[in-house]
Amino acid sequence: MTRHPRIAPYEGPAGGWGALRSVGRHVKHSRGPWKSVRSLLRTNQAAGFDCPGCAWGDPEHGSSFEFCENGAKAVAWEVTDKRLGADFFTRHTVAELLDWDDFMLEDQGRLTEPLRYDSETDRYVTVSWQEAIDAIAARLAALESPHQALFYTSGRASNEAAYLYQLFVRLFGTNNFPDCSNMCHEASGIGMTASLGVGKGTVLLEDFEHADAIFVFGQNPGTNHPRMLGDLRRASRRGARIVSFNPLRERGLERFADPQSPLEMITLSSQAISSRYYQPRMGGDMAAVRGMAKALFAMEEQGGFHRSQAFIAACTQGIEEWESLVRSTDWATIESQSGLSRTQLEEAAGIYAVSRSVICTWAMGITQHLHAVDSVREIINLLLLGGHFGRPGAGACPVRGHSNVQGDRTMGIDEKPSGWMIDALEQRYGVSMPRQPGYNTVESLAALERGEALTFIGLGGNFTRATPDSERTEAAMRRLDLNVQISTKLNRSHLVVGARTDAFILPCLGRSEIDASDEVERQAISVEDSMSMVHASVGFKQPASPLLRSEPWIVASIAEATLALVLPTRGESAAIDWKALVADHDRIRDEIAAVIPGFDDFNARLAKPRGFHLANPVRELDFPTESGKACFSAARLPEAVLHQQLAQREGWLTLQTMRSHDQYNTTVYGYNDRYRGVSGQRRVLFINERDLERLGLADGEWVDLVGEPRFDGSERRAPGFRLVRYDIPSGCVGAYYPETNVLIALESHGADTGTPASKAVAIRLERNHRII
Ligand SMILES: Nc1nc2c(c(=O)[nH]1)N[C@H]1C(S)=C(S)[C@@H](COP(=O)(O)OP(=O)(O)OC[C@H]3O[C@@H](n4cnc5c(=O)[nH]c(N)nc54)[C@H](O)[C@@H]3O)O[C@H]1N2
Ligand SMILES: Nc1nc2c(c(=O)[nH]1)N[C@H]1C(S)=C(S)[C@@H](COP(=O)(O)OP(=O)(O)OC[C@H]3O[C@@H](n4cnc5c(=O)[nH]c(N)nc54)[C@H](O)[C@@H]3O)O[C@H]1N2
Ligand SMILES: [Mo]
Repeated sequence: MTRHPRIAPYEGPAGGWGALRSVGRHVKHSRGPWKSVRSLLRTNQAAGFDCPGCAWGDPEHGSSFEFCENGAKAVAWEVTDKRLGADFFTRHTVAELLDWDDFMLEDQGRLTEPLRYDSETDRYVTVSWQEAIDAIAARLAALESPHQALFYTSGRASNEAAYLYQLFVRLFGTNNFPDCSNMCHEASGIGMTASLGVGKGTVLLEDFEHADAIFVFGQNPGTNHPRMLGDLRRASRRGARIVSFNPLRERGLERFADPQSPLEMITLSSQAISSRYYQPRMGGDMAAVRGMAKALFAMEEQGGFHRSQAFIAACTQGIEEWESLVRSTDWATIESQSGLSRTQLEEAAGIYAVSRSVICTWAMGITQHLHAVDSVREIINLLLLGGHFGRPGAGACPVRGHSNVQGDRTMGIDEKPSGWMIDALEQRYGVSMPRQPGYNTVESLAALERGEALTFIGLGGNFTRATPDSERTEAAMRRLDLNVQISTKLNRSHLVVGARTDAFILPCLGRSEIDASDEVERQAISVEDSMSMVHASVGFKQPASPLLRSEPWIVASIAEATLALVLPTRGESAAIDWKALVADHDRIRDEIAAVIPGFDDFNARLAKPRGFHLANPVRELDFPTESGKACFSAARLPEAVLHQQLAQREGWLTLQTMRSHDQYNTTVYGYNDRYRGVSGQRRVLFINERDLERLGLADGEWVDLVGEPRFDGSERRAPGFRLVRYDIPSGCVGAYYPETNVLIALESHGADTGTPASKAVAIRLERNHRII
């Protein structure tokens, strides 16, 4: 990727020719253009494989190939012809690689062989699978307690890999399952379970064809869920109102040209997406929704709105308390916390009031805050008021991140397992399993710091980069005795090793690759999308190296070797034939069918072209809460969200850490953020003109971002960011993650979620004359 730093406003629509050109560049850079193109054509087709990009649903009808720029980049990234084996480490020590950025590390290509860290030479060297697995098993078996071990999961793991992993870990004896969900949609699961009894979205893709209004909170679909733009655009074409709440003006939410539409491409026309675009201050959404509710109650008195009386009486509880709370919250509080005016919120409420069917969608702008659960529940309150459940075109849609993050939870990757799950596992396997909660992500880091966790296995992901407080996190990770990373490409989590760490990189097959066993020529895996559709994915490309193994195989091999050492010491045994399970994934799916509700006849139903929908009782107005009713939440607004607190502190700003258009979480594809007009660089800070003036700074100047000091007084600093004047509320600034994770305190997370407040970070700016 060439780097010509440039900032210039982007005038085109999202999608369109810009998207096609960008894909062309990425395919070329990844080397192996033909293969990339061929694989793109198969992405998310009925007979193809599931795109490793995002968790947006696939259409039931219509074109089987939906073009998606960022899905294409995700595939091109995986099918690259670049390779990295042990010879790479003959040229580079680990210490040297610690100076490389995230892009350079992953750009070395696909990992080709198992590697073990040699602390004498500070290099990774070749190791055989057998030796690696035996060494890992021996370390795990030698722990005093299974609770000293951490088992991380990133949301790309298939249902099959995830099921085996949680089974292994629970047989081993712990619920220490930190996962990427802890940093992502945890609040959606918790909030929706409390309100509705089910922690998943209630809409199907076809509901977007029937909605009269779609409210999009805290989400940037143009970059992170591009296929969603197609659904929003179709909705807006048929006259549905799209209302966006986002502090930044995101191009994708404003205009979109569909690469699928020849007419739009040729005429260079584009479709406006949002009919209304509100720019709240960060963390202000709960107040904004409360303001809408307040306006609705007022409109009701004038006959301009009708609550769904019959639904509320039959299916819900608690409206009185919420209503009186809403009525007693004054407009001044709502306006100052939300950053929106009463008029704007009355206008948004007006759209809600006249819409028969409403969908609310949301993502990280809602969940990565301290009060995220209350915000999610306030959005649900709004939907309950109008009875927007159990009918077409209505419902709640938390838009998930990783392509199978939702499925991994369904399979039991959960540090707080439900009792029924443990009962079902114990009954099936005849071994007692732990019931006490394990560590989530931030608790895992704290346990590492205290020296109470000693081993780490990562099933995918880049734990060290994705987590907050980078310097502290890295110091904590260096204390590990054992660090095992099951990965497809080199990343920083492989490099942060201590002198006594026995570290392994175990290279696995990507989703695009053929997974052949002695029994099955092309094994399928399965995934679940944001709409709870479960479908199969089959790889088609020869593996990047003959030494790669599938994730289920790696998990099963570690499980078999470890449990053979551990279970006998407890006088227990489990009659599980791990080898047979991975030789034919149908057998794993039979296990899933026996243990997890909703998966009866799993193999037969998966064989259908688009799989099947996991029933969500809320769609039938069955609310599996304690009372059997949907619960309005009567939570008070926070006393003051961060931007209000910082208004009192001269020079401090609220930072949100977000994704550029050229990245997939910690994977950096390139240095452009096309829709925000940024080229050739990532160290930029989006800032309002008034803040620049107030702070005596200018667009284009360079600053350091300085966070709250740590408890020991040491400083959190991210050096060298270029200021970019941007349309964002004053007091609020934005920059990309993971470069900014160093600024986020480990302790700054939702009390009930453990999710780092990545969208509410207190920072101040210091002029920096070095240009990095
Ligand atoms: N290409 C690509 N696709 C991806 C990913 C990727 O990195 N790259 N990541 C995947 C994953 S794991 C996830 S979780 C999703 C993430 O998808 P998003 O949630 O869209 O990701 P972010 O970049 O974190 O964007 C947050 C958006 O919320 C806005 N925002 C920030 N704070 C607030 C707030 O307080 N209120 C409101 N209303 N808005 C706010 C920001 O301006 C931004 O538009 O995408 C998934 N898909
Ligand atoms: N500051 C800040 N921090 C955040 C966020 C934020 O918005 N701001 N977002 C949070 C969110 S929403 C999430 S989901 C997390 C993401 O956290 P993670 O899921 O841990 O991170 P990724 O960057 O998705 O992981 C990338 C790595 O996954 C490996 N990989 C890719 N494909 C495969 C595969 O098929 N199999 C295996 N085994 N490995 C594979 C590659 O080696 C690659 O280096 O980050 C969180 N951290
Ligand atoms: Mo995520």
